[in-house]
This record gives sequence, C-alpha cells and structure tokens, in this order.
Amino acid sequence: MINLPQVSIPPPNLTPPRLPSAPDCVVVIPTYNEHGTILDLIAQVLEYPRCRVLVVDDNSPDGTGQLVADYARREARVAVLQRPRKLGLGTAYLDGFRWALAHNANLICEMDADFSHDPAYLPYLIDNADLCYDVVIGSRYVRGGATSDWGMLRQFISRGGNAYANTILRLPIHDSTSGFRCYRREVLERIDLAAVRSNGYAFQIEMIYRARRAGFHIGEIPIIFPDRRVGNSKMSRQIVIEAMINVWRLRFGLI
Ligand SMILES: Nc1nc2c(ncn2[C@@H]2O[C@H](COP(=O)(O)OP(=O)(O)OP(=O)(O)O)[C@@H](O)[C@H]2O)c(=O)[nH]1
Ligand SMILES: [Mg+2]
Repeated sequence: MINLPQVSIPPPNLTPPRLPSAPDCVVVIPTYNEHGTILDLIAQVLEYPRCRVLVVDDNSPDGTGQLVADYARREARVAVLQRPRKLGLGTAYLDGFRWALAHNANLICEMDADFSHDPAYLPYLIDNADLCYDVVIGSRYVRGGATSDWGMLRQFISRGGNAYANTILRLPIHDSTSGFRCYRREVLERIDLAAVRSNGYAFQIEMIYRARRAGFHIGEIPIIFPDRRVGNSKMSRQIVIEAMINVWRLRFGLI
C-alpha cells in the first residue's frame, strides 16, 4: 500500500456563479388573442426561478388580458400591462422594456406567446447574456437552428427578409428578425427607446441595428422554431412593407 502524504490541496479559486436573490430576469410576452396558450406558457417560464413574466396585452377580444390578470393576482412573479387597443408589436415591447427597467430587471427577454419560442431555451439565452454577450438572439439560421412545419413561401419570406436587412445594414447576424432574445439591462438603458420607429417585424431589425451601432456585443444560439400551435398569425402585408422601407431609412440615418 502506498502511503499518500496528508496534504490538503486548496480548492481552485473558482467563485460559484453569482445567483441573484430575487428574480432579476423579466420575460416580456406581447399578446393579441393568445388565450389558448398563454397560461401554459407562463407556467413553463415560471419553472425558472430567476424569471418573472410581463404580458403586454392589447385588449385582446378573446380575453387573454383578463385571463392573465386573474393569474397575476395569485402569482407574484406575473404581471400584465393592459393597453387599450391593438397598438403593434414594437410599441408593446417598448412599453414592456420600460416596465422591466423600472422594476429593476438585470436581464430582459422577449418571446412570442404561441410556443414557436420554446421556453426550454430561456436558460441558454440567460447564461449567454450573463457570461458572454450583451444581446443574445435565439437564431433559426445558425448551425443547429431550424424552422419546422414551414411551407416554402414562409421560409422564402423569412430567409429573404433576413438577407435583405443584413445586406443593406451590413449586419453580421444570421437571424436579425428573430423575436426570441435576451438583452442586458445596459443595452436598453443606452438605446434611446423613444427614438425607435418600427412597430412590426422591422422592430427586431431596428433594435439589433441600434444595439450594434452603440457598440454592444451580439451573440446567437440555435433554436428550433415550430409553427404556432393554435390561433392566428398577425403577419400582414403592411408589416412586411414597413420592414422593407425602414431598413433603408435606418441605413441612411433617417430614423
Ligand atoms: N400586444 C401585442 N401583441 C402582438 C401584436 N401583434 C402580435 N402580437 C403578439 O406577438 C407575438 C408574435 O406574433 P405572431 O402572430 O405569432 O407572429 P408570427 O410568429 O410571425 O406569426 P405566426 O405565423 O402566427 O406565428 C405573439 O405573441 C402575438 O400575440 C400587437 O399588435 N400587440
Ligand atoms: Mg408566431
């Protein structure tokens, strides 16, 4: 038998990750007629103790806002911002960001209510925002990412839209229209939110353009993006046209 010297080896100088004592990540979910999925989604987000949920509802005729308001009365980590009518995705996010900043969030995530954005990715977005990047995008178009159940036309519009925006704005980002993201607080404090003009899909492009112009580091992690489970799309021709025009307005510094 070998007699090992009795020395105690000091543990490596690794400080465990600093976990905040209160939930410091606000997940902003804009809704318009999403009563079929919203409560299920909120329950899954609340599995992560760091997260709280803010639903920004535009007086959905299907009662989504009321449903969440009832839930919020029983659950302190859920809040709802009720807006009087359908005012658009971009302003819903901006109102949600202001609320999150005012409620001391260190990280602010955004995601859709229709389960195209799987809450199981939230810890990956959050870890990457904690450790590496100022903005983390859940990306369909990096290695390991994908869309499922999409027809050719939808794929063409999405990929074409990304290529269009990225070429004109010289963005080295694979999925600048993705609405599944995590921002560090500092990014939303630095960007002039009152100056953001886009309200539909262009909103995501404008935010990432402004974040990059302000010098923040942007990373992408792969996500699989299935089609919405239930309910109807809010995509409209007007939203696509706004995106096509606003990319040029951003390029020439007009917004
Ligand atoms: N508050 C608010 N939420 C909105 C508005 N328009 C869309 N949303 C929400 O924004 C998220 C994304 O909208 P979607 O309709 O899913 O857009 P999409 O993913 O391109 O379209 P789908 O093919 O239907 O999935 C969903 O949670 C919607 O309920 C709006 O004007 N106001
Ligand atoms: Mg969707």
